[in-house]
Amino acid sequence: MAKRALITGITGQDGSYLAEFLLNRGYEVFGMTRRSSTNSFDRISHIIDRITLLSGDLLDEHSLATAIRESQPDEIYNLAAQSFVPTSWAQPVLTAEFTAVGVSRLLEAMRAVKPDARFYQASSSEMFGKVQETPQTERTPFYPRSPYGVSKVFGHWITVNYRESYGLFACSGILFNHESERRGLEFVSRKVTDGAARIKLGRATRLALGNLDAQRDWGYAPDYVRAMWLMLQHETPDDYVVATGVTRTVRELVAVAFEHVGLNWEKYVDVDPKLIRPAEVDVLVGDASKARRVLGWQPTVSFEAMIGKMVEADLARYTRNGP
Ligand code: NAP
Ligand code: G4F
Repeated sequence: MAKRALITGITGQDGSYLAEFLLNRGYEVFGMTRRSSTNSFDRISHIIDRITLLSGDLLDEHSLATAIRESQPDEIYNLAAQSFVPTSWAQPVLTAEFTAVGVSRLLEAMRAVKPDARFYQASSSEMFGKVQETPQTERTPFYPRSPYGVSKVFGHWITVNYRESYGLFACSGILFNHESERRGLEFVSRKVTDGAARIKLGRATRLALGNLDAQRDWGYAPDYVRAMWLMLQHETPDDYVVATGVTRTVRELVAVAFEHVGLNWEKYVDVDPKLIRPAEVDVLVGDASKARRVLGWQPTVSFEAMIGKMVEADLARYTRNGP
């Protein structure tokens, strides 16, 4: 019989790639979506006929229990969250409700309805924040620097706690930044590839950015959803860092994207002080040797290749849509 998976956050970047990945492995895929007056199915429109959507919200435990009862999943992937760091300063309580307490609600629902399911929690390198050691591993102490990072620390520890308290098969994947052609336009990688494409096509003349010195360990999202699945296939539940091990500045990211369209970025980019964060995560670089050793995971797409794909996709989108 086909395995069944329930994905919260299926309309997001990672949810859409994970759904494709699981369908390709013969899974029956269920996705939880929240009601909206306009639909947010752009990233899953190509697979919508092959998945089952169930309505639910991380704020509403009853709807989570119903989604689990209706899907009877072997695996639950909790990818839903308020995931944009700047919004977490503007809406700190809502971020905590979604990104922190929402994990408790989902774990409680799973414990009540399907305690033998395997659970994946989307934890984040933002938990390392003001880093206490470099590179960061599963044992590096957390020092989050935003309400989002603080909420993710709660989500991580409540996952570990439910594993230890109730013996649930619950894993926390500590994923470093991962990007793609499906990344939201507000995140820096996509903002830059979209900006480079628009400037190249004459649709914009300037691009405003914040801190160009920040460093991130950027990987390719389809590689990272494979790591989520591998965690739930292992015989014992555990926590894993998923990263490339290479860090770059935002400035390098901008240079690679603009070079791809044959432009000198310094002529087009402005630094807007309004985009500087109240507290910054200066530099992240992960050590994924445990995931490599135990899960056999490794990244397959280089930073340059990823940025190239993203720029090409943005150019194609604007060209397709006409002037
Ligand atoms: P994303 O594109 O922002 O997607 C977030 C998803 O969560 C969307 O499907 C959104 O639904 C859903 N959602 C938000 N609030 C919800 C609520 N109250 N109830 C139900 N669903 C809700 O994020 P992503 O980049 O795919 O990331 C997936 C997960 O990994 C997130 O938890 C993120 O924090 C975490 N993470 C991401 C990265 C990264 O670099 N991408 C790294 C580490 C960890 P709508 O479409 O309705 O808004
Ligand atoms: O792309 P970002 O907004 O990603 P950030 O804050 O690192 O968070 C992402 O990765 C986390 C994993 O570490 C996830 F958990 C989280 O959900 C999200 O997916 O910003 C990256 C860096 C920051 O240092 C920011 O200050 O880019 C810098 N930056 C410079 N100019 C900018 C901009 N970021 C954005 N979004 N927009 C700018 O104009």
